[in-house]
Amino acid sequence: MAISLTNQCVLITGASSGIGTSCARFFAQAGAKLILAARRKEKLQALADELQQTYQAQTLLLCVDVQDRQAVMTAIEGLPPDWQSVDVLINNAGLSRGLEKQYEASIQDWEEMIDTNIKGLLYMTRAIVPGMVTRGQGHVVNIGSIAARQTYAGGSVYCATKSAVKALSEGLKIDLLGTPVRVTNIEPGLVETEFSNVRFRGDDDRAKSVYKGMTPLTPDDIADTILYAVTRPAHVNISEIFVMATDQSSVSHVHRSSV
Ligand code: NDP
Ligand code: 8X3
Repeated sequence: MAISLTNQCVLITGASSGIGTSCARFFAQAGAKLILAARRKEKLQALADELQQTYQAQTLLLCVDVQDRQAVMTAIEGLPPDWQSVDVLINNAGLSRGLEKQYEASIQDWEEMIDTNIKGLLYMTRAIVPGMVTRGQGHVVNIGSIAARQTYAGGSVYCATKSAVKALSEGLKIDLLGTPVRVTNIEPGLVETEFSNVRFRGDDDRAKSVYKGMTPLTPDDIADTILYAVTRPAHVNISEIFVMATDQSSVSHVHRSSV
């Protein structure tokens, strides 16, 4: 039987945009109470207002930069008593920067990707999973990528961070064996969000060209996939889901009808 999310506490990192925002809507509709984490407070507040009005959802905002270890630990330790039992952690915050060659790219860009996509995910996991183990209940969903499976030109550091997410997901599952806590790694292909605007630092034309002439996945497609994994019966652990648009078959094979 599918698990009910009514009154379950779901913490979503990167809730201010894209896949994280869609997850917030899907999980609110399913009856969960939500901890919405990201750096942009005004986006989180607008989402919280929408979720309250549409689904009467309870929300708590967590304005935190996941790169900042101390800020993550302090934020999680400081959760109000009613919000301390996180049942589902969705480690979604992440980004790519640029498409330069590995031997020419900005070292600062590498550090931002590594600090966010790997270390930020680890800090959240380290802060929250011990409570899940103690309470005998929990599910960690990590957002990996097709980029973990195939490396593409100019993407080597981003791809390496998503390969790390794959290894960390597998390792966490191994380390949690014997507990009821579940681990899922979701690996999407092209999803149209702010992802490419962030990668190309606000160059909208270049960002739009990534999805030109094809029908990409939507953030709702990924939220729906995550909701499926989380609501399976307690004895079922969906370890990995690799999901691509019908118009994509690998990182370098995309069908573009109008190009
Ligand atoms: P968006 O850019 O739309 O959303 C990224 C989210 O991450 C934002 O809410 C942003 O919030 C948050 N974030 C980024 N850096 C930090 C930080 N240092 N601290 C806290 N939050 C942060 O992109 P997507 O929704 O597409 O990306 C979500 C995840 O999906 C990422 O891990 C990405 O790698 C992955 N992914 C995306 C794919 C795609 O094609 N779009 C495909 C495969 C995987 P804020 O800026 O407010 O802090
Ligand atoms: C995001 C998808 O193909 O740009 O992880 O790496 S891709």
